[in-house]
Amino acid sequence: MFDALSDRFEGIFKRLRGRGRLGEAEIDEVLREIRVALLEADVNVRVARTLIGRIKEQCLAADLAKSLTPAQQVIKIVHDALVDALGGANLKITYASKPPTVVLMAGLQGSGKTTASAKLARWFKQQGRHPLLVGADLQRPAAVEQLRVLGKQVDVPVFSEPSSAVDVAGKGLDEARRLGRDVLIVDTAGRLHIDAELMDEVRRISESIRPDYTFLVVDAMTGQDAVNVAESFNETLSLDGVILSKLDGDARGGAALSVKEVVGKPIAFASVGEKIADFEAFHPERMASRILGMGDVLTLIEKAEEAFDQEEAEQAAAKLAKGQFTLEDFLAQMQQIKKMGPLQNIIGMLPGIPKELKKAEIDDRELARVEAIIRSMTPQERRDPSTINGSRRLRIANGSGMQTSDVNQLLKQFKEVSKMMKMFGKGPKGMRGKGPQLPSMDLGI
Ligand SMILES: Nc1nc2c(ncn2[C@@H]2O[C@H](COP(=O)(O)OP(=O)(O)OP(=O)(O)O)[C@@H](O)[C@H]2O)c(=O)[nH]1
Ligand SMILES: [Mg+2]
Repeated sequence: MFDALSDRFEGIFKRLRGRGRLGEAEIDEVLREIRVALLEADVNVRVARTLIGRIKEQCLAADLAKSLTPAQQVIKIVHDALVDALGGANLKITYASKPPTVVLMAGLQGSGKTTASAKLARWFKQQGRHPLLVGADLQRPAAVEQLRVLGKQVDVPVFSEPSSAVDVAGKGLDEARRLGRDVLIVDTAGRLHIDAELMDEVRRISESIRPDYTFLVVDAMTGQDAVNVAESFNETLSLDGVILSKLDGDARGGAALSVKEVVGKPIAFASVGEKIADFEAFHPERMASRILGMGDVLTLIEKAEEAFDQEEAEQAAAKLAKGQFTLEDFLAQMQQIKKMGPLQNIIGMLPGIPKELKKAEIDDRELARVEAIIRSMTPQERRDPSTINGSRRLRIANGSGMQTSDVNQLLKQFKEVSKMMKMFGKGPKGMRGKGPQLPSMDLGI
């Protein structure tokens, strides 16, 4: 996510750290570099200018010439400016006093509206709400079916019927009231461009259901073009916020950094992958930290808490402490980690991870390979890998479509980890007294 921009900042700050005091000329040079970084990330020119202006003002006010730690101060100033540009605080949903709370989803074709509708429904469920999804995209024949499939995945009912989009939305609202659903999410048809006819349709839907929240779904990959789109939609619909989709791709950051400043509407949610769980409330503060390579530990912890079964994790921790951790437990833990989403995303959130590692192709298939090997073992072998002799290794390799050397490598790694864990279990008093860390925090990375 925003890798190129992160790299740029990393380079700028690295050079800055190597310097002593900063005079005005040096500050100007740093500001020039930051400006180039922003423009290269496709940040809107106006926004970049405002940002640089703000950063300069703060730098001058901070009297960096006298500072002994100018680099840290500049980083803090840039961080705060990015937080501001990204919208300041995160959007808090206020629920309608008379349910349902109505949410209208709008956006260009293929921006990710239908996917985001389902993800948002799941998010509301996690907040203890009972959403109803409405398929009001009657333009594309398969659109309603797509929503139904996604609805099933998140276990949220979907309402639609083959009439007009405006009617479907209105009836969906009645249906939500009848069924006692407290959140209504209306997915609408996409438009290739700002097209008068479809724009008119979504405006009429909006007038009919009077949404509490109108979200524009914006593909983060479209850069600052997204801002023009957002401006037009905002004129017609009066947006409450933006949902940035496809942040997992190599988006440069222009859309994220420009939209609030230009349109005046915050980014409410971010969609960061194709899986339903790859969706999060947008926190400007965390995003700014991520961009500046300071990691995003809070989001990581939330993801871990969401994915990890607490009881299972505690059991595994107890087994680890006793040195009874088996390949079966290992497999179960791996599956929990997989629930957190692509490894690359997880690593991206960790602070202080060297750039090379972030860049390295983290191959989720590696996990799949390990899983295949363990699954080809008998339960007895998983519990006691020492029984796995040469011919069994060959059988496991054949069964999982791997080489014997892959099986050997996995067994060797597992043996080393077990040995280490046993040492912890029997270790000096201080170590044992504290007990093992919950595996949810111990990702082994
Ligand atoms: N990688 C990635 N893909 C996404 C994300 N969100 C959506 N997609 C993909 O983008 C494509 C379009 O998503 P849809 O949700 O169908 O978009 P839409 O806006 O409803 O499209 P229309 O209804 O045709 O206007 C699908 O293939 C999705 O799987 C995301 O956050 N990351
Ligand atoms: Mg759609």
